[in-house]
Amino acid sequence: MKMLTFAGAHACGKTSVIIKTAAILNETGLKTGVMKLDCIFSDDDSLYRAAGITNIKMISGNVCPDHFFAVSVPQVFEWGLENRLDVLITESAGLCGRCAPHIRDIPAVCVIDCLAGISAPAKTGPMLRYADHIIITKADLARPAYRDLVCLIGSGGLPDPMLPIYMYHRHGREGVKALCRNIRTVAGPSSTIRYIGKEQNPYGAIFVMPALFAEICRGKQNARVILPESGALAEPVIYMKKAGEENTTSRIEAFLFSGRGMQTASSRMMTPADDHGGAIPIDRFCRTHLLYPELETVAAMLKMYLADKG
Ligand SMILES: Nc1nc2c(ncn2[C@@H]2O[C@H](COP(=O)(O)OP(=O)(O)O)[C@@H](O)[C@H]2O)c(=O)[nH]1
Ligand SMILES: [Mg+2]
Repeated sequence: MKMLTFAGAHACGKTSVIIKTAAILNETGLKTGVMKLDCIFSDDDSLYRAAGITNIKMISGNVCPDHFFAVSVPQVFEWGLENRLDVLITESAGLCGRCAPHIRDIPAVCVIDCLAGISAPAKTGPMLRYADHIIITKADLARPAYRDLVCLIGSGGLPDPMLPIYMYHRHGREGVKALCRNIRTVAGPSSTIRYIGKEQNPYGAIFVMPALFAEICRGKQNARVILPESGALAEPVIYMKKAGEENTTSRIEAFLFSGRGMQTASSRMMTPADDHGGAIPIDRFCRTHLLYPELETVAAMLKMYLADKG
């Protein structure tokens, strides 16, 4: 008998995911049963029963549910064997929060409601930290514009992480690696604009830059501009003018403050900010939806893969 532990906050969707998982496992001939543990009350047993899933419910009452679970595991395991289960799934809200209802060497799943707020991962603690698999639920309820949400403020010393994040979402680590192979070095947006489509281009085949700068390159021969299509993007566009070379930014400015530029900026949640202060206020939503962990992950990948310029 194999065992899997499922954990996640109240009403995040654990039972819903387990019912679907068990149905698939049962279809493939693996008899799957569920042990549901709660603290005060649960009617999940009736949901499992209605779905035809063998289950047992435990209520920890006054005892911390994670400790209750830790001491009950042998009994739960015994129940699974008695019921001749091939797969035993345990469901717990992990109410304690300090510990996790996961067991070393047993695959652990954490379910997260994508509407739970930006600080939910941090609050979820060890349930999430020790998980082998993370399932995100309720994406269907998120505003379509923010699905696969990518809201970022760029970080210094790295290319705009917008496209890498998009690659990561779609193709995982390999996607970011492949992208980095095509970016041999990293230069500021203003230098990359200068070299795009030129034979003496000292940089790579692909440039990653803020979307608004990329727009400037649309007019260039031999340059194909691809903007991530899904997800909301936030990237402040900052440009500086060198004394005596003010005219070099005129094309950028003309675009930034043209109707099309403003529209691109607001639809993608960006703010062009010149040295006189911002021109379009950034959408408040983006300020509260910075995906720091993802930015850190991708930024670490960029640093690693771009350092290895091969
Ligand atoms: N729209 C939507 N509702 C969901 C999703 N997952 C769960 N729910 C609903 O959220 C509520 C709580 O789900 P449940 O599986 O009981 O959560 P649990 O307490 O973590 O076991 C139920 O009404 C579900 O139908 C989802 O992906 N989309
Ligand atoms: Mg449940």
